[in-house]
Amino acid sequence: MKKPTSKTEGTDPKFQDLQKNTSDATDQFMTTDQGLKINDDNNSLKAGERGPSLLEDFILREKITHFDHERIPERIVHARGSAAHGYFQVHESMAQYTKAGFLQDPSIKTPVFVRFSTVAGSRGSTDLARDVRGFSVKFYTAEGNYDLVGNNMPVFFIQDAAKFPDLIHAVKPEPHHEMPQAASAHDTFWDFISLMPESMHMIMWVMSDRAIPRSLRMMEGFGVHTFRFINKNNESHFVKFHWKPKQGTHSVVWDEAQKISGKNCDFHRQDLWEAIESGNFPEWELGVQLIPEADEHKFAFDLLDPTKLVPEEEVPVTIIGTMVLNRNPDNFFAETEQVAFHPGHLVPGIDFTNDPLLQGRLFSYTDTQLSRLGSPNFHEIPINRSVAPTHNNQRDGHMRQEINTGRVSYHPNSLGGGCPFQAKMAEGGFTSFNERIDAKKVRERSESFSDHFSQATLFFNSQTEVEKGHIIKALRFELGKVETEAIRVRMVGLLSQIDKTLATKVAAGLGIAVPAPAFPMNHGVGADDDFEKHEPKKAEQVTKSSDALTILRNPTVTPSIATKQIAFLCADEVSGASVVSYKNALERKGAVVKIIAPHLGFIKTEEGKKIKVDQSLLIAASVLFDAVFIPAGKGIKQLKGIKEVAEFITDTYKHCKVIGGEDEGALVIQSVQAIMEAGKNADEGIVLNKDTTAFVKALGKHRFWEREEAV
Ligand code: HDE
Repeated sequence: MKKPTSKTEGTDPKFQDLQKNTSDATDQFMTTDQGLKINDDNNSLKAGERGPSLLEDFILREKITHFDHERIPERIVHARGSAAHGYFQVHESMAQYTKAGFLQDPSIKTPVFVRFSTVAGSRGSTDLARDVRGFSVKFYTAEGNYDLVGNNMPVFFIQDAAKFPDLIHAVKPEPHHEMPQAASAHDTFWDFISLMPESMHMIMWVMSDRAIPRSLRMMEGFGVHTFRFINKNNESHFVKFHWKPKQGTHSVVWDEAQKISGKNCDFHRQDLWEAIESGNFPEWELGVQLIPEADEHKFAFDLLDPTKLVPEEEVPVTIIGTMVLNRNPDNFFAETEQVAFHPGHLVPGIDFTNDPLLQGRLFSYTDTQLSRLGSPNFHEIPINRSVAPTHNNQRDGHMRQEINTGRVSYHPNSLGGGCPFQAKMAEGGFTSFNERIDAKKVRERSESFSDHFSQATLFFNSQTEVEKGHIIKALRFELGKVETEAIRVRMVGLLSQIDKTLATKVAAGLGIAVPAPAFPMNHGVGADDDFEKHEPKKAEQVTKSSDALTILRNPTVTPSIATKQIAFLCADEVSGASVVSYKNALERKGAVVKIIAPHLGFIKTEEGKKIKVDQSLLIAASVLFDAVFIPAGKGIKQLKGIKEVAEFITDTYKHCKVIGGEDEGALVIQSVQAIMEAGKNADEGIVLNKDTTAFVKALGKHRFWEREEAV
């Protein structure tokens, strides 16, 4: 058994549970799957040295057969993901609202496994696609597994599960030629969207910088749907879940995202892995918006509509707990790939609402595991196994692990003494919230779901000018890749319902005029004779805005520079003193410094010492870092005129990041065209010949957006 490496692991019930299945080959003989020691793993059994292989070679057959069956289907959506272990702790008992055991006692650490993902791309696609990010949390509670399967955006594209296969077919690579990979910028996606006005709010989020996060550690998470908290007295409160990153919410810009995809398509995966390995454990606070059952109809929108959020100004977010990710998985396939989330994995005290998107999800997640993991016994896979004991009369099936004893596998029974027993509510038995339903069966959508534009406008209004500019550019890019003119025109018509300036600017980039939006709009939804009912409400004038919806004015942004990656461009004869003073100042604040030089190995300092090079200029690129610094030293002059160095500085400048330099380093920076052009108008993000404090302070501002206009 693996020795716990930290105090938390020693007491973590899921860590202990996983150890039953971990295997370490150190100091062990190689064997077959049957335990037979292998004497030669390099040569197959042949009839003579140059003869044919023999069918009787059971060792070769076992090895190749296993290899032939190593792959399982990737997830239909969210195929590319990265995950980590950690724990969750509630700050104070939530008993007033919910009886969920893991939300009662602040001294209890509930183990979690969290998987982040992109949606559209395949398993091997880039991390930096413009896309929604999945944010799935499995809580291994003493009352069974609870899964909060959310996203990094608080709303969704569609209102009803019936449209999900269509949405995904539209966004995935086009079926005739399987292009493009991990991208929404193509005709089928925008064709569908232009016919689905209900997607407009989500489109604003997906076209914003939220869709290109700087790090998985720097994203908010949302449960999206409205759920219910139920307390001991069976009283219900509606609840919206929020994860607020302690690292702040940060994004890259689109030009960076595209370049990162080429330079390091594992950028997010690596960032998460390295942060945890280096002890910089990412943390999120869990927040809830609580709405008493009686207030269900007090809002301008329907709480059951997943294309709407509850503005934080109307219902504030109360922080109730903290989640820390402190351990990387031991094995990607066994854990990250085989983990199976499901919004229907509930504990007493938490329940669903009738959101029609959520209702459809409750079917889909178990169903998909049956083909992805291959058997109804997927709950027995170690990463999916509950730490609460499981007993029922489900039996057999492919790859069954559990050995059920006795002759009884039915209920009621007398031969087994009536076991396993059903639990009364007071004994922790789950009972669904006893909501009264009195209705006719209909295939219809509620009239209260028909305002598709107000919150899209609220989102757009809330953005800073810089962020609005990014949305406009993103739409120009995405629609620019669309080949069918009519789709672009339809889209611009819909955008004009959100904001006239937005539509005009996007249209200008596409070289088209803003058309009047086509009515009826809901071409794709509803039976023909029912069109009137499904017709979206005409857009109303929305003037409100909400800081919580921006990144740049978001209250979660902190000036911390911890885990920021700083490139030090160096060369032989660098000033060791300059490197050390800046490196120490940055590392004291938790930043990570990487030494970049024209060659790998070591560089010599002016003082006659050696410094290890982390990356050569051939490998490093500005887009992989948060800032660049060029130290002093007489040898630094060599960097002048090196194409990669000029590119490094130019891109850092273009992406509004911090550039620092001392003496000779400052001169190299000033020799770069972009910096020369900025001249006197250079902003405070260019820190030349100032002390380390000024550099650290500039880094705390993250980006100097005022530069973007000039660029
Ligand atoms: Fe999912 N979704 N989804 N989804 N979803 C899956 O389940 C589905 C939706 C989300 O890290 C699949 O195990 C339907 C909303 C995440 O393993 C599948 C509908 C939200 C993940 C599935 C939705 C999500 C999935 C694919 C509309 C945000 C990754 C593999 C009714 C709240 C989980 C799997 C992980 C995965 C179906 C809509 C989040 C096919 C039918 C809304 C984070 O079952």
